[in-house]
Amino acid sequence: MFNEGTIYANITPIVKSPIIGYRISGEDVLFILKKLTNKNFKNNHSLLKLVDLYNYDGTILDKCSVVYFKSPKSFTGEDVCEIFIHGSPLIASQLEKTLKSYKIPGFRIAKNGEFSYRSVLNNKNSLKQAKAVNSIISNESFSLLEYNKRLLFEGDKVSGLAPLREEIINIFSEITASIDFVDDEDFNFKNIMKKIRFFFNYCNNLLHKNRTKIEQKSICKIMLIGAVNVGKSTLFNKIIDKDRAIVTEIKGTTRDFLSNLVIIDGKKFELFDTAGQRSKQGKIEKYGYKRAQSLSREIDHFLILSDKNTKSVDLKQLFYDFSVKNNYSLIKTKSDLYNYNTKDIKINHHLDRDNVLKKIKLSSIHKKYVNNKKIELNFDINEIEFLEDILKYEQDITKEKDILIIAQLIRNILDDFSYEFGYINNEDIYDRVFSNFCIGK
Ligand SMILES: Nc1nc2c(ncn2[C@@H]2O[C@H](COP(=O)(O)OP(=O)(O)OP(=O)(O)O)[C@@H](O)[C@H]2O)c(=O)[nH]1
Ligand SMILES: [Mg+2]
Repeated sequence: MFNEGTIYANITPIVKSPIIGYRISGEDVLFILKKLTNKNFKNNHSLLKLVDLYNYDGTILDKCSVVYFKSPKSFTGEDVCEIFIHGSPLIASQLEKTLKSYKIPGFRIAKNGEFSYRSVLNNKNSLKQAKAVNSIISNESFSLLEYNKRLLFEGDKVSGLAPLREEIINIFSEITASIDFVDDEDFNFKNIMKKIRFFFNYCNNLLHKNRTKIEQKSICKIMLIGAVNVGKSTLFNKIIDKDRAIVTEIKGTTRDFLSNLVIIDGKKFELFDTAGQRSKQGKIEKYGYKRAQSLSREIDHFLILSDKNTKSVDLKQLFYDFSVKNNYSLIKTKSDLYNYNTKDIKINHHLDRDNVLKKIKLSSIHKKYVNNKKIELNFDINEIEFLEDILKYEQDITKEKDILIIAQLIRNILDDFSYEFGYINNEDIYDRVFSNFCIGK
């Protein structure tokens, strides 16, 4: 069961590295630290200490940093310690062996997300904040990262869903308060329905406004074009840092376009390698070239490759085929073989990746096409999907005439909100009923 026993887990990957970290949480932390370090950490909370760790056989395991967080001032709300050993997987396995040798009842490796789960159970984090921790680690957009950080540091109120949660509790409380008096003249069905319609309109507006915001473009699309054999696939592989495209000396090796996402200096690119241009294209090659042409309308920037064998008429044809405007860089390839007297970027396949990236200036290309202006978000993608789910109730509820059925459907919405913010119980509802609505009966 979650929340029982003292748990431990590595908080960094266990690979050869400068440091490997472990976290332990639960009532046995002080006991474990005493056994492990021969020191009492009771009065040393929240301080990073350099200590000797001892193996189960009394020999020195490591000299390393340990920090103890006294309950409730810890991530989980329980006693917690974090141990940062030297980054050797062997030391890590010795540490685990030593921890197990204490044979503490219930002491075990943590389940996925269990530290965060305990933080929610012990009211250290709201459900939303715990999810935000996960999102901070995993998301790739700076705006979403900022949003999740605010959510974590400032709490649930930052979420655009928070006022909706309040509103739906109000509506449900009002229905609950009046449901026994539906036959009274005081009972105002119209007024309740007005509030419900307002709620759904509000959801619709938020959905519309925020979906566009979130989808605001962050990827810069770059296409490599040029005559056959100039080295497009070679450059494509170099930029994405993988041997993805086949490279051979045979003209027409690439017959259909290939795409690959790559993040360079925190900026996202989608890169397209294409079939080369030549007068005698094979059937498949011609088809692939056409596909690249039609895709080119979505492309932000073209890298146009040529070498000594490229004729100016072929270059002109490329501009025409791919409707290139001012959005291109000219690149001369195979500079190890040929001397070029031009201002174009010169590269060859012997250059290392960093050097090539520097020459092509992908970062400034990204800046030019992608709106880097920080967008302040108060929704993430999951919350947008949540709004869409809530709006599925709109038709059924707004058309319904029976207040009991409406009450049940609104309760379903409340339950959905519980998955976002934590369970909404009867106490929340009754608090609202008695504080907001003086029914006088
Ligand atoms: N010497 C030299 N050879 C290169 C360089 N770049 C690519 N090549 C060679 O040129 C040949 C063609 O390279 P690719 O990258 O396949 O060219 P491509 O433009 O993708 O060719 P297609 O797919 O046929 O259009 C291969 O034999 C590469 O090894 C370079 O900078 N210097
Ligand atoms: Mg190719």
